[in-house]
Amino acid sequence: MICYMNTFIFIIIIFYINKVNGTYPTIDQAGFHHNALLYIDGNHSPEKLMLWLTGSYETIDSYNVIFDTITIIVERTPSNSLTAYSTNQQDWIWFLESKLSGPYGILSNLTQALNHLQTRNKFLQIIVMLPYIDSNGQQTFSSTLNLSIQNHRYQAIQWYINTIQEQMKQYSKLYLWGIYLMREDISFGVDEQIIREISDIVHSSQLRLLWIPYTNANNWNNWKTLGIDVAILQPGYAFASPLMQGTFNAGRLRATAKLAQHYGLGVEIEVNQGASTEYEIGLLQNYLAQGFIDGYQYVPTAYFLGNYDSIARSKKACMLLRTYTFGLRIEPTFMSNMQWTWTTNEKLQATINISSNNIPQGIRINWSPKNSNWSGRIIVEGYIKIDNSYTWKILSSTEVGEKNWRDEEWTSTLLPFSLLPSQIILSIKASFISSQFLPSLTNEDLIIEQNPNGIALQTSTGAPYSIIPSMYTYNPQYGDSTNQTLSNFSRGLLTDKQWSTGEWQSTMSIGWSNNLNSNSYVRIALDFNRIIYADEIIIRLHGGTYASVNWPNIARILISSDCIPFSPYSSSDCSVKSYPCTSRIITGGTNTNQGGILSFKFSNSLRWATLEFQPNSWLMIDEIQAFVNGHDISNLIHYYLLTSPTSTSLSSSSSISYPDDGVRLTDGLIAGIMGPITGWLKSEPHTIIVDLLMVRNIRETSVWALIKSDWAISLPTTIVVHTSLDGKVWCEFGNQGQMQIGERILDAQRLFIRLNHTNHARYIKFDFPIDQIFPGWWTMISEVSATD
Ligand SMILES: *[C@@H]1O[C@H](CO)[C@@H](O)[C@H](O)[C@H]1NC(C)=O
Ligand SMILES: *[C@@H]1O[C@H](CO)[C@@H](O)[C@H](O)[C@H]1NC(C)=O
Ligand SMILES: *[C@@H]1O[C@H](CO)[C@@H](O)[C@H](O)[C@H]1NC(C)=O
Ligand SMILES: *[C@@H]1O[C@H](CO)[C@@H](O)[C@H](O)[C@H]1NC(C)=O
Ligand SMILES: *[C@@H]1O[C@H](CO)[C@@H](O)[C@H](O)[C@H]1NC(C)=O
Ligand SMILES: *[C@@H]1O[C@H](CO)[C@@H](O)[C@H](O)[C@H]1NC(C)=O
Ligand SMILES: *[C@@H]1O[C@H](CO)[C@@H](O)[C@H](O)[C@H]1NC(C)=O
Ligand SMILES: [Ca+2]
Ligand SMILES: [Ca+2]
Repeated sequence: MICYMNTFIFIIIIFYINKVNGTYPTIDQAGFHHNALLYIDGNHSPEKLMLWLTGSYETIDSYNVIFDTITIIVERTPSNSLTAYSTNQQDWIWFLESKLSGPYGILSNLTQALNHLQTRNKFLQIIVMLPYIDSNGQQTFSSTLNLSIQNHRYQAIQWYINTIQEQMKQYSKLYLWGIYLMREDISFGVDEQIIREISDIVHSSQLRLLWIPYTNANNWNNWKTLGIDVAILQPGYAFASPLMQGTFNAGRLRATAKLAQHYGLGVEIEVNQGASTEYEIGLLQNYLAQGFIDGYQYVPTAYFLGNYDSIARSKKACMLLRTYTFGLRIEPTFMSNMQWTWTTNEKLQATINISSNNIPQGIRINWSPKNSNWSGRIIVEGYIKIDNSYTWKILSSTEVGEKNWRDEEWTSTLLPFSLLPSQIILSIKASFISSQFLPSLTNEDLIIEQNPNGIALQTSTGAPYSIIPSMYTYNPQYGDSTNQTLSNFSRGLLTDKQWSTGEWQSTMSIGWSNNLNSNSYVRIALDFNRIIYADEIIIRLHGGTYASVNWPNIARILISSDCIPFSPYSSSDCSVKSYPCTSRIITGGTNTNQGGILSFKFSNSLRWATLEFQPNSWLMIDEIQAFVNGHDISNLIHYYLLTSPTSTSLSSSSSISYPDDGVRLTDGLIAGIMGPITGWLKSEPHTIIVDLLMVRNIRETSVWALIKSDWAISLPTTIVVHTSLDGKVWCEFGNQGQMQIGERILDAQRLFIRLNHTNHARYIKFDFPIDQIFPGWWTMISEVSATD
């Protein structure tokens, strides 16, 4: 068996060298291949460790240890300090003496487990975490040590490492590989110097230093110069997909692989919450599948598996990890390298027939550097059966422009959609439209996604709404000079003809921040009061990262003469055109504190326009201007801040446990797990009123609610939906009296009412009456929508 394994790995390494001409670290250089992070905050008895080390689920499935290296980590100490922040000598002693060594320490438990198991090598390699060294927060590390003094740091670190080396000597089946840096980012300045000091001490002890930075962590691609021996990059996708209120799509896995390869890192395999649901298993499957596609399966890898008794919380996830570490290929949930039919005339078009056993949920375009200058519009259409006949229907569209290029040119664009079970799809067509040149794409670049993506773009996406009783108090940090622009089209700071072409000035800007609680879009609607002709709209804003003010990730404009466009998913009664940002011009300031312009060039008649941004830290806008033939027509602009500027306190009214944030319920994102979400006790009635700002055609309304019985969260028993033309006279929407149950993703459940005819409405009212049966339970809502 052992002999067979060696040959097997040997063949694969040869294969890898032929396949990828990159610069991942090699297994020889790193001295490990499969390195699992073992969080010992909980208790790991030898029996549990036997399951864990072999990738067994609830009983022993195999006696083969699937990892060659284990990294031992504790996140929190008994004094409630976090090892990635600030700890003291007592915390270190506790870790070394009661968690690591001694008869009930992890080293002893691992040894006992190994006595019953088979390992690939003579030893199981061990890496031990080093808590973050905080020169500010550890001035009273002990009665004698002040870690802002270099010599004291040296003593503390040397003592810590010596202690571990001494302890390890007792365990003949374990071999100390080295030290893992607990902190996942390295700030510029003194922290860099401290990492160099740690590296010197580690190296002089004949050990190595491991680091696992997160996406875009400070210094993530500069690890070599800081004296780190091996670095592994976290994709972060398993925790930041849109269903988890993040912004990464599955293309993040490919981008991480390309970046890791370029900067000489390995790639981390990440498992969300033990991968117990279908969705989370799908995420894991794609991490592993991408490992074969991009070659990181055969290079040094770290495994973040959470803190459970087994490496995962489902038999299937355990099996996937066993298969992967054994060296076999895992199939992705997405479809790649399909035979698309390509045509080119004014636009580039790719068409493909879909087999009936596939359920597409989106098209992903994988960009590569050769397309880095492309900008234009992408439209995805489906050939779909509607009312017994097939028609082409737009499923999704987006713009690729100046600032879409994250991930250093290995970015990807996801065009999500969701088909109803009754909608049979025969073919998909993707069109690339540009006024300049067409992108150069092949079958490899178009991926058909089959994982749900947590995005539900509808006619109402982006519309303002209110909740009665109010669950949101607006207290802007950088708001408008007048509050009119939050309730109607008006003029304010963004049309006062004042801006800073250089450094950011707080009094001149309106600001939105993209923090962990809101990853969605910022939308500003413009009204010119009549149909006009325009050829350029420009935004004056700031970037450069000073005070976290930065350029947005994505910017586009939607224009229309028929309606106020909230999103390009507007219904058939309204025609919306959209354009990407065509250029970004820096007008002044310093390197890190810049003023500049985002320009949208098009030539069209319009009355309304909606600017849409995805912020990256703070988005700070000074002014909006419009031009025709170079003639300034900005005085015609009235604007409406569809997304309120960021409030000073996000959790607004302290009496509300799960307050709303003013945008969440129509931002198009569905929360699949508990997190920042709008919720109330079922003993309280609530009403949500969405304002489409003008009369539109509506055929379907829906509500996304969470189900999580062990947290006393259930679907609302009754939701009564009404519509109105004027906000005064209300008509019941549908006469079923109860919403139907639609699709479910993770803990998110869609409820909906669909009519046979369209209904004219400007306002949509969702009433959630008191639920007498479950008064102590919660209703948690992440999205309401209306669509034609
Ligand atoms: C080691 O196993 C014992 C039970 O045999 C357990 O009580 C102890 O907490 C384990 N140690 C660690 C660090 O998990
Ligand atoms: C720790 O050392 C720094 C640098 O010498 C000094 O400024 C600081 O006052 C010391 N802190 C304590 C608590 O002694
Ligand atoms: C799809 O199938 C239809 C008939 O079923 C065929 O005429 C057409 O050529 C196919 N299209 C592609 C792109 O393969
Ligand atoms: C993109 O444009 C820049 C600036 O015009 C040019 O230097 C670069 O070569 C272009 N890249 C590609 C791939 O065409
Ligand atoms: C605007 O200000 C007025 C007067 O202070 C207040 O009554 C109104 O509620 C405010 N409107 C909004 C949308 O905050
Ligand atoms: C909004 O402004 C328009 C004019 O711009 C006005 O006709 C309308 O009455 C205003 N609506 C409200 C609710 O103030
Ligand atoms: C829709 O129309 C069909 C027949 O045209 C009818 O059977 C069905 O009950 C209608 N549904 C609703 C919700 O009115
Ligand atoms: Ca201004
Ligand atoms: Ca939402």
